[in-house]
Amino acid sequence: MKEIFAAIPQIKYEGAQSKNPLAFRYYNPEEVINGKTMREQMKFAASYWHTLCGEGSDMFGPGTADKTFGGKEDMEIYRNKALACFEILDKLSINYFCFHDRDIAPEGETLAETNARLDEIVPFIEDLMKKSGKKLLWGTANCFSNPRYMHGAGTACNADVFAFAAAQIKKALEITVKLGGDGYVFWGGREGYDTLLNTDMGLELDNLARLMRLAVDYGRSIGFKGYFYVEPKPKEPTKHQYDFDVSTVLAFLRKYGLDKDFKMNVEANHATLAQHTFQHELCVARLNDAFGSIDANQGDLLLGWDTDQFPTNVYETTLCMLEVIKAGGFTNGGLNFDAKARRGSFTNEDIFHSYIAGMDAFALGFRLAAKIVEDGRLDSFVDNRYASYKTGIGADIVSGKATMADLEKYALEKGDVIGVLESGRQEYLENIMNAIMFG
Ligand code: XUL
Ligand code: CO
Repeated sequence: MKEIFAAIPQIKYEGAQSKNPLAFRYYNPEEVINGKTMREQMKFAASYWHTLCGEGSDMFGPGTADKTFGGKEDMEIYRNKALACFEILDKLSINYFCFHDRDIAPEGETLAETNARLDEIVPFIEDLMKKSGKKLLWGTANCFSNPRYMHGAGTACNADVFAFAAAQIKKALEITVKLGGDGYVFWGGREGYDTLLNTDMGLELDNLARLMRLAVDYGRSIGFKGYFYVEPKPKEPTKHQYDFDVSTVLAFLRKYGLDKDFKMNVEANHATLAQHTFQHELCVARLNDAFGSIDANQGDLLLGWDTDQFPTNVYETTLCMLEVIKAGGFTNGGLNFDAKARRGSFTNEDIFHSYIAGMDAFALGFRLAAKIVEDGRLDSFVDNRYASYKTGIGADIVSGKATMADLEKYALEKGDVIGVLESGRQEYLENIMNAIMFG
């Protein structure tokens, strides 16, 4: 097989002292931490759309990176993208990838032609998967780029568009099943609105739920056994995205009886766009038995949009991995780098530098999160902080035994409670974090 990135060697773990930019300093795939190899714990995935398709265009100018990988005509380019993908996965020791239907084959003139192109490329990818042992973390349908989705897909004001989106999702589900995908993602795309002056929000939300129910039932009927995910995002492209954050999505799923069918794919940059920390969104998902998978990236708090940067902030990755550990690790999900190199980082080498940076930031975060758990001071502080719920009146509140009258009697007898309160000690705890992280 021809080598596309001939200048890039197999990326190996060389340890924290290494100055080799094409080596891992913290990600050691075979090292066992907390009873499993890092490879099994981290479950890294590459995003096809950014890595193989994203050329760096923005609203001020065209792309700067060439993602044809030596291909000339349409399908040849897409075969080369697939070859490039598997070479990247291999050289970086990444086991999984994720894609939208439109990332792997270009749209044709009609839906039938588009589907025929997918039928041509899918066996090609399947063959590469068999040869390499690489797996599909999740598939999805791009129901937002084509102009037909200008008013949304499942929430479109026009029923023909709804039908088209359903047809597209049906095919994407079939491909996901054929390639043995562990998950299928609904990211809202253009499912939202800009003004209520032209929007029937009630009908749009009912229709979105209808589309999701149809997709779940069809997926299960063709043997899909993985997780269905919703990926919350508060804004962009629309002003009001319906899947604002984890809490909003939970309320939506519960209203329509879909909560048993979906877990969350939590994205770091989407969390911060919603004015939450990444850790908060992961925690809300975990507490509601909805933690599923992660789109790993980071935003820039000085910019108000989804910059999808490769994650390098180790404090954030540590807090994220702390939540993953608390959730009991990944089952069907994993850490998908929904991230792109900056527009000015346009070379093939930059693809590798950015994945190495992201993987090492998460590997270091995981090592540090494991140390924080082992140290135990943070957990025991929280445990002690709520100790009053373990005995006496607190235990009666938790068990449901205490009535309003009991609580009133107790409070009257006490007279006041201010004297029993202790400090929250935030600064002391932040300093412990630093001491564990930086020694
Ligand atoms: C968009 C986004 C998507 C989803 C998949 O902000 O995150 O790439 O992850 O459609
Ligand atoms: Co994403």
